[in-house]
Amino acid sequence: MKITRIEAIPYAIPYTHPLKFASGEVQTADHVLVRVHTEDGIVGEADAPPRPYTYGETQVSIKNVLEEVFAPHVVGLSVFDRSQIHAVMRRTIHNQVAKGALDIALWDAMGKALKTPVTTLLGGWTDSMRVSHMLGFKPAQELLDEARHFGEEYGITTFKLKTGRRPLSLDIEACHVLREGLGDDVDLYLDANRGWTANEAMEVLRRTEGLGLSLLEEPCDAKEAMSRRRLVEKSPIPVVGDESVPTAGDASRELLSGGCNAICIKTARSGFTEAQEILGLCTGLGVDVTMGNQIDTQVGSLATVTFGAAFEATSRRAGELSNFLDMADDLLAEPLQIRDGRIAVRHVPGVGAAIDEDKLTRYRTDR
Ligand code: MUC
Ligand code: MG
Repeated sequence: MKITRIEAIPYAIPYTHPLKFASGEVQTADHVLVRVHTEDGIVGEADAPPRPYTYGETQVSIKNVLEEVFAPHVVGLSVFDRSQIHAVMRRTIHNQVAKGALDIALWDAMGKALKTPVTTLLGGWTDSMRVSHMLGFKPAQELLDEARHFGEEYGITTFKLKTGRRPLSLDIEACHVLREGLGDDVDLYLDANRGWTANEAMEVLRRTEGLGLSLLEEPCDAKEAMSRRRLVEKSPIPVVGDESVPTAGDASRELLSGGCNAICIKTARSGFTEAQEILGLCTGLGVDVTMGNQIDTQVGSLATVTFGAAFEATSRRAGELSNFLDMADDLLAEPLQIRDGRIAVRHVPGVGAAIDEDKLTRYRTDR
């Protein structure tokens, strides 16, 4: 099934509730819808969220690398020539989000061609994922109100608190207020997005001892190798690598050098193919994984559910799947629903992310 064209459509949808975190802030989802067209008329689709503060990519760079760098070598190959297409992508370093979206669009096209859900092709473990909600920077009482609202409205019982602020007391107070207000049954974990030093992270762990926090994600820059290794050795809870581990090679380097002892998998930056490699590495080593969120749209979140529900290890913990609720609108024709704290996979061929063409026309920024 020959690829005839790769299309990268920039679009912008505002956030009703912008998310703030240690490495950046999102006001608008200025993403790229990636389409792989085939000679049979089948179109594979995926969403690419640029994160310049995390990987250096922008809307313009994603469109450019897909259409100008990859497309000339990929057009003419079949959507089933995944290894060859990955060899093309490997010739260009970085550009993780562009590569991830192309990979997911290929899987979507393969699923549609085979008339099979991609989650079934990947592993077919279960038919839904538990949802974890991300709490951005806010005063402690507002964080508690937000968590209670998401608990009551959607049945969510897992929360990731964005941290990495200074003074440290801001985040420490938030942890205490959330635990006290939400009770012991709620799963609470932290993501500092490299905002602290390793020693500051250690101090936060000391001052939140007894609160039952479950994970500490990207506490400091992984390049601070020595102090981070010391933190990982001393931490009573798993230290999760996120932006330091977009590829299987990064994950093995960080795990083997002691930079983390758990891994966050994000389909938006690893696609399904490399995410599978990362997962295999982690299950082989006995390392916990979480399914993260690249501040995804509904289209992107459905890709995460598609992958996460396919394997036992990725569906064990709640996946971060609720950021789309903060957006004013979305491109997905049939909106995602969170019911009893879960999102269901779609039992349709491909990933199941049918696009509302009227909305795409309204939000695309290239016409
Ligand atoms: C996360 O888990 O870090 C924030 C920046 C980014 O690249 O992803 C988000 C969420
Ligand atoms: Mg993170």
